[in-house]
Amino acid sequence: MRWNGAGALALMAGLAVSLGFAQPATAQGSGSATLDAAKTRAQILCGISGQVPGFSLPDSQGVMRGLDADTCRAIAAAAVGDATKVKFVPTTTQNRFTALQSGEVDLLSRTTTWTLGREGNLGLLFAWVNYYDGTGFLVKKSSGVDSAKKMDGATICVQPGTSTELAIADFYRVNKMKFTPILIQDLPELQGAFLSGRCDAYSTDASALATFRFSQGPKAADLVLLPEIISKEPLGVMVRKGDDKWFDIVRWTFIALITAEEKGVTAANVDSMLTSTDPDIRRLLGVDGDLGKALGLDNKWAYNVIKQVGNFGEMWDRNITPMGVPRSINNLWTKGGLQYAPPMR
Ligand SMILES: N[C@@H](CCC(=O)N[C@@H](CS)C(=O)NCC(=O)O)C(=O)O
Repeated sequence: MRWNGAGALALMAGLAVSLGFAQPATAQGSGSATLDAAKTRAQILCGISGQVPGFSLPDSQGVMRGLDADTCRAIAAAAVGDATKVKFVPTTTQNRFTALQSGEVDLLSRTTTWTLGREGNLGLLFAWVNYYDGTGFLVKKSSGVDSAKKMDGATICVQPGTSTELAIADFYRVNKMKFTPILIQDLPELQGAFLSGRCDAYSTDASALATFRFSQGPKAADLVLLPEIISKEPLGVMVRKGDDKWFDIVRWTFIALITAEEKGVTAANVDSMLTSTDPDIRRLLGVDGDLGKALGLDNKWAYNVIKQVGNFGEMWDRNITPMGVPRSINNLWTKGGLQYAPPMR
């Protein structure tokens, strides 16, 4: 075989795709190397935790369930047309960013707080917030503690590599109190340490504390979520910098989920909505206009997402509502919450 430059390039691109690394987009491609690679393998690689009820946790059949898992499914429906084409890649609080930087995953959907440091230093970008959260504390009811301000000298179980660590340190400094962090990476081990009394409190995002408490069944009554929420933790979906088209796809898929909720388009009624006269709905579903094409996708991208995964409210009701967590600031802006979809036009 004669060696030629084009062949060598194709070979290198193929190798890069098969290894899953990001590479520059080819002229024939969609303009997104990540999308091209996902299409070639007919699957997206989605970094999740896999251990947090309500966010990502396998059910008794081994199917990954949760808001983060459904976020991955929505991106798969948009990118490759099929919500089932997701490889869920478990990541830890410590290795999650390396997994994304190295190309082991196409996106991170993993209770990760959007901060300047992470966006500025790591070569990564937050595409959207799927849960507005804050750091909280869980204690044993038997401790009698009813406020974080009464926890001077406490030992606190926390996962390393989290924004929780910094939030607690700030809170204690501001309140002129002392605490001892007990850093444990493995979540079940950390939760076990808390339940067995090795630490006075377990601290992380309040959502995860609430869903953990709920997962304790009748024993939930022995645990108390303290009233203080000591930091802002907007949990976002992350991609690598440098593939703007992929960033657009991830961001606008989320905006499509919010828009669908705003407009009352659901998995059940999306087919009948195809004949809606509402111009926003017609553009959303690809009946009019070329919004999909602008993203390098089929114009039915958002239809596929809504048909297969539902709108954001449906994702919430399926995963978070059963855990007894109210929608509050995570509601649509029209209902007093923070989720506001920029116009899809
Ligand atoms: N949002 C914080 C905390 C993230 C975090 O600790 N998440 C926990 C609970 S929400 C988690 O995913 N634990 C499961 C695991 O480590 O697999 C951050 O981005 O640092």
